Amino acid sequence: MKRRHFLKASGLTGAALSAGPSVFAFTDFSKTKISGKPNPICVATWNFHKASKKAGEMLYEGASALDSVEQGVRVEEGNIKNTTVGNGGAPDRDGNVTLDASIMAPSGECGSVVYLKNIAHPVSVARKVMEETPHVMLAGEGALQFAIQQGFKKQNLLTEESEKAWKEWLKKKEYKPIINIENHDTIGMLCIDEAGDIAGACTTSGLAYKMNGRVGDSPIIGAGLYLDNEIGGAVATGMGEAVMKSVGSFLIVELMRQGKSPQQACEIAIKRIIEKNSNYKDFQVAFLALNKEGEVGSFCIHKGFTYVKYQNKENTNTPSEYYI
Ligand code: SD4
Repeated sequence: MKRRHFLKASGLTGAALSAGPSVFAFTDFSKTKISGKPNPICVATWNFHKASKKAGEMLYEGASALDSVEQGVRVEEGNIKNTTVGNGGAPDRDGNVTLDASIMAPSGECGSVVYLKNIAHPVSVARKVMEETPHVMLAGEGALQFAIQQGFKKQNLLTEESEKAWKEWLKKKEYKPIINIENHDTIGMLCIDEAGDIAGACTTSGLAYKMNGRVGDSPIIGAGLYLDNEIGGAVATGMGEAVMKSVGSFLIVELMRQGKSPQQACEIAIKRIIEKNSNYKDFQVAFLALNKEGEVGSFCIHKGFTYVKYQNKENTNTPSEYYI
């Protein structure tokens, strides 16, 4: 609509126009305010039930959503059997374990680290970036230097097993993303606490045998993680490049703002990726969303993705709906 027509249609006169900036107030597209709040709830990608239990129990003891997501995902960061997150994560093709993580608070504040080496809990470094610096993201050497200044201890994250698997990979050096790697992957988590506030975190060692320097979606606010305390949140796992190109988590939150359910929003985001990537059959992407009413949705390209939910002191693992 041309500006003149808009003014006419909205009944604004010259007198009103000169009355001051209030006549230019934005149209209110916000979702109807959510009534009531759900019981505390934690959802996380894959069947990371120990992580969701940790966060869920904290929520029911009265912890904040922010503390709960941080402590929840730390469970997997510290699990050396998990070769996709934190300590024990698969290295890049040159043998470096480089970690990416992000965290977002109900206030909209957020922090992230990318290409962080030798620190087992990148999510906690991301939280320090959020709370102790004027920045959102720190990378590589600078992120490591900051972590050490904050008291984090350097350690070798390449376990014997991961090194063995990497050396095996070196024989062929075939780079092929593995769909549903060992049935688990990046951990993305969203929690709503007793006050009804939502927080989220996402942490990963990224794609196994990636190029040195490659960073995925998990530490990119809007891609691997996004939330708005008025609406809800979303997290992603799978092929980070496809998630980044669609700014998937942001898209989902904005769709929920427009009134879509978490399930509908996740389906639209996956549809977008399928439409824009003709090779979509070759990789997995999964989204998980939670709105402020406690409704959960998830959708993925390939069968196999599951998510875990902790609510009312019970952990449940649910297979996601899928496209293929
Ligand atoms: C990444 N999304 O770095 C992350 C890791 C992952 O399958 O989920 N890989 O792209």
